[in-house]
Amino acid sequence: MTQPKVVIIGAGIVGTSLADELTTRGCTDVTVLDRGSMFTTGGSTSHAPGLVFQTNGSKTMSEFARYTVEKFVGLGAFNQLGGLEIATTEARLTDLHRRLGWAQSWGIPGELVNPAQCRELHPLLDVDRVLGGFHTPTDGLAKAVLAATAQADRATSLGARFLGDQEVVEVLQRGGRVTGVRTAAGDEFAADVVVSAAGFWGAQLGATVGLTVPLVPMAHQFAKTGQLAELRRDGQAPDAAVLPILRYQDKDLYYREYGDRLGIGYYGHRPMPVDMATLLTDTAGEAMPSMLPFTEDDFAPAWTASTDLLPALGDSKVEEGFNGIFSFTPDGMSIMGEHRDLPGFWVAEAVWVTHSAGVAKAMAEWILDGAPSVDVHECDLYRFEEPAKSPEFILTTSSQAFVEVYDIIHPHEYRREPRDLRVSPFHARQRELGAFFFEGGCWERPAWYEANAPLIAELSADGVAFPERDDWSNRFYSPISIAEARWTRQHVALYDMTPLTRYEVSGPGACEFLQRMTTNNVDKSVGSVTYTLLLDETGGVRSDLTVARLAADLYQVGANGPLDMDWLTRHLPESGVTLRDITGGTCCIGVWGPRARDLVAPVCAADISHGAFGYFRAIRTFIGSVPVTMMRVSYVGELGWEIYASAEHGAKLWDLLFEAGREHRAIAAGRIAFNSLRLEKGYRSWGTDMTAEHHPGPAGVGFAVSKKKADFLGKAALDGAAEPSKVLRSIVFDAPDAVVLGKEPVSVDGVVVGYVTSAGYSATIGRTIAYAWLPAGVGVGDAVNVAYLTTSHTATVHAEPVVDPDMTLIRR
Ligand code: FAD
Ligand code: THG
Repeated sequence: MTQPKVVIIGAGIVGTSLADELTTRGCTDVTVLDRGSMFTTGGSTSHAPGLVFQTNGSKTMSEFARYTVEKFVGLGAFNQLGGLEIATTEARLTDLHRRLGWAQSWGIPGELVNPAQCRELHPLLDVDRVLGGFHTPTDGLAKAVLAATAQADRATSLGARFLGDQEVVEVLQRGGRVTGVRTAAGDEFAADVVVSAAGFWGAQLGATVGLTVPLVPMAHQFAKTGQLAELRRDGQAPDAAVLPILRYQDKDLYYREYGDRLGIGYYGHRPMPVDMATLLTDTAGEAMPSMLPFTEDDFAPAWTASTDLLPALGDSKVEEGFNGIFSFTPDGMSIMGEHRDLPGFWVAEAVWVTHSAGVAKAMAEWILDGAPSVDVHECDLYRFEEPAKSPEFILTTSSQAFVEVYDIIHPHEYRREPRDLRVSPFHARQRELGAFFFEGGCWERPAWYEANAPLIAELSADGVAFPERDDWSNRFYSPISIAEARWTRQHVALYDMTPLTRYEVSGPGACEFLQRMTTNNVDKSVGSVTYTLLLDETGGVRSDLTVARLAADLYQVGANGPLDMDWLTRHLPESGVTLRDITGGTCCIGVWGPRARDLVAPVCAADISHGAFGYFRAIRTFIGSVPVTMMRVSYVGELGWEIYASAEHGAKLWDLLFEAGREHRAIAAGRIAFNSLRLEKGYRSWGTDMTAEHHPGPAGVGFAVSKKKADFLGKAALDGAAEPSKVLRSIVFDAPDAVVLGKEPVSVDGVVVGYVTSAGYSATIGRTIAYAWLPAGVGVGDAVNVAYLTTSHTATVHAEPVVDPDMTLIRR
């Protein structure tokens, strides 16, 4: 479908940007419908103050923002007056260093400035309160309605049409595909592709076609001051702005000029989720349904904080204000993708003006070419686990996302609420062992076990180092994890692998299906396990899997999360293959370490000697009386097995293994140790180290691509690929106490050339190991520098894997 007929619902900044991106790509049969009138439609875009700060912890979001700025500058719809984020607390000042790091990692210009420079940049500041700032010269103000209009005009000139007063009330479908939309007036518009760019109406609209669009409309306060003498300039327009846009995150505030007035936005108030049913009745017939009356009391702390920071405000007051509505999501990211059960229906929602054109470009590529050029997994409509699709979860977490908009969030911070949604059968035992639980994928996952604290003294006596950490990297961390990792390599440990997503693929077409979907040969003997990749059409890595052939027509697949189920489901043949998520009904314990065989053999019904049960093989047998599937696979790179059982046997399995482990001094070990061990072994973590943006070779997983296989999804793109300019490398820090956490910029000879993906302290070598995307020319032995908060660390590119390159630990 090179020229689909497209209907876009919504002519806000997203809908208009998308119309432009589609038409400039030659897809010109585009109709954009809006319930409001063009182009001040009454949606969030109509009154967005348009502040654009490009720097974001997410590389993808920064990329979206950078493209948006570039495009809006070209359209004459951007006032590039720069951005200034100020710190009034030590914690924020340190965090500005981290933000500078992100900017450098993702290529956004920026620098840290001292209070005097802050004052020069923004003379209204009381710099006695300011400890420092982060100045980003290419940030600024998007003129959102102008940008929407300009893009709509260009799209119109290429054939698109924009129709106001057209409220879509029904999405039409036939034979399981979208065929168009119907409006309140009863008019029908035919379409092959319908894109919902309906902003905070999006959840409502999605629900009409059985789609959960997890966003919550929230009110957010925006106010304008009276005239300020300090801002008076002769002959300036009423909305003119000269000073950099300003963020005062310590008090949840931001500022922009409107001529001689100041606009103030506030995120410090209570979350104000908006009930759509009530809103639509209350605002029926109004031109601005997205503007609610200003609630003055909520703004009081904002005003006090503002007059403190900007004394010039003292003579003024809030002259006008409103509570404006826009979308929040459970993780603060946008929502993009195609409805799986209704092909042709797409969504692009919960998008800020800041990211709008970037999102639209990715959407246009996705719709027309099959895949976006930027990795969008963080924004994918199908990234959410099942419990995360409940109204309760969506409301709780999106409200929290509002609260945290300007908060300093640690990279290892985990969700506090809702909790205990998914617990493994070992949960009670883990609690007895003092597990410290992190939430991930709605699962409770032990990060470390307090019961292992005494090992620190024992290992210290043996000369194992437990380096002190700075306050930041010490959060969500315990040195117990070093002991657990070390213990795994010296003795044996039990890891709860239950949260590892797993599927059963069965039926006469199972083998052929997996052969077509993945890069490696999985048509091997029953009992084989294969490490393999899912690629998209462009050759980008969508996931890495282990595929175990349990019978001729039965495979168990170890995967990375909901996006894998989505991808496989979309590609399922009409018949012959059954795909089932078996994660929740099963459990898994990884038993790994040099003593693993000694531990397991006495309680296992099968011969598990190296000769009988080789590396990357699977068998079905019993541990005691518990039926299990065992795979000789180890993400921590040690002798041992993943032992799977159905959930009701879990408690018994744990107890049997624990009891058997007593004489070998087996411990339970947590996620931090797990992560450190897999870094030692050079194993990638999909979504962090590699994404759909990367081909297998440069990501270091080219060995999982079969050279002999005639075809598989993505092969053609690999065959034609150019030499990579960047590759993923292991780097090892020179100082034993140097720690980084991820996303830090990496430089060579003072020039930033790459960024860190993941990192962990290695108990085996007594140094931190990290992965970094670096220019292909930077090789083993080369020195690099990694900025970390207010300091920087030297590191050296290391051959992979750092530990056990000859595989002797695993294959014994
Ligand atoms: P909208 O602009 O809301 O467009 C959606 C359109 O869909 C609307 O025009 C609506 O009429 C139409 N529609 C909905 N349902 C239907 C239907 N059934 N049929 C037909 N049409 C329909 N972002 C920034 O980047 N920087 C900022 O500084 C900033 N400040 C903000 C301050 C405030 C007070 C608010 C409220 C928001 C702010 N935002 C900011 C967020 C930003 O405004 C929004 O995220 C963005 O405008 C959303 O664009 P959109 O096109 O998705 O949605
Ligand atoms: N266990 C199982 N499935 C999984 C994971 C797991 N699926 C998702 C994710 N983790 C996949 N990641 C890896 C990464 C590396 C290995 C296993 C899963 C691994 N690699 C060996 C190597 O690279 O040397 C073997 C490769 C080979 O022989 O082809 O073990 O943790 N079940």
